[in-house]
Amino acid sequence: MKDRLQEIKEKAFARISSAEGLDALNDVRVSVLGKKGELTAILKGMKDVSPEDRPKVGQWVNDTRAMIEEQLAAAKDRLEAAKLELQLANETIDVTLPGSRPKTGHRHPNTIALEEVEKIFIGMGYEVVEGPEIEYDYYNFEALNIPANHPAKDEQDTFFIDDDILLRTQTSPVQVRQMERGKLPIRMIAPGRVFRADEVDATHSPSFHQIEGMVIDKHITFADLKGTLEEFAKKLFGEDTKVKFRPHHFPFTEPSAEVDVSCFKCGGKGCRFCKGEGWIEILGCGQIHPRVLKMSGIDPEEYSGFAFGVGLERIALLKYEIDDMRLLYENDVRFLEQF
Ligand code: 2NL
Repeated sequence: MKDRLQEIKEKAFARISSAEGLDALNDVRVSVLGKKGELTAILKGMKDVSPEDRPKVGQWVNDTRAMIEEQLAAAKDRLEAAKLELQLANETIDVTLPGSRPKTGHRHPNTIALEEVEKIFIGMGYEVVEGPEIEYDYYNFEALNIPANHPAKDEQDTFFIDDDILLRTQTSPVQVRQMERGKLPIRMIAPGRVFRADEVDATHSPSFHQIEGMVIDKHITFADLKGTLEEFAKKLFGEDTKVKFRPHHFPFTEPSAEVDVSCFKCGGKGCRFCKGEGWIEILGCGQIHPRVLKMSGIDPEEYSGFAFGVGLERIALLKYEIDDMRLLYENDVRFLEQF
């Protein structure tokens, strides 16, 4: 009997120590200590043991059971600890790895360019003024000395809402309204959306943005205009930038000029960027026509001034070397996230 118990115990110990999981351990418990288990069978057979041997044999069975239970408990602790360790190892977070940056928005190239231009002029004491996008014919054309038969007034170029209401084609009307207020001197820029009946292509859009600027005071000369715009060009495109004023014509300024800046890619030698010219056209300007001052209630004998207009998209395309204006309006994140 003692041998049989020893055999059961050794077999159980072997199975316990080779058990690879809690389920296997439970199988051992059931097959040895369970209702139909090997040790239970021996207890059931106690009736065949002689009465004087029963206490001794009973004691052996109980000792064997206790030893097996102790081994089962120890094995259970061991397996559970191993399982926990594995789980912790799998869930470990390496806090030394670089974090993933959350996606943030980007400013539109137009916005970046606008803020840069605004900063330059605010630094020179200008105020930023806005006005309506839907305007009267008077403020958009007549007050700017643009005659009724001027090509810009053609229905092919301007979106008319009715005979005398239209979508502004420039932000000059904002400046006319400022002149009418009669508070002098004026140093202002007028940025905003403007509209022209153009077909969409790489350099045109029916809706784009313009920044106009205007200074009116006593004794303002063309020299003030040149100095101001040269400073603007240097701040925007770099201190080495040179400016060139070419005679031009606008109905609202006299004299008028277009301004070219030396190519900031090649420094003026001529490259693909400036199409071999060495110069890039950036704006139109001039001294405000006396008739324009007079129409808005300013005495041209006492006051004079200059004005200029620049395309915001043109600045953005040049500064960021974008070759198609349509990219500015599509709002493709793959494009926008580059700025
Ligand atoms: C361009 C450049 C320009 C102005 C805009 C202006 C505004 C007032 C009076 C006089 Cl209220 N002038 N603006 C002047 C010169 C050029 O824009 O290329 N325009 C077609």
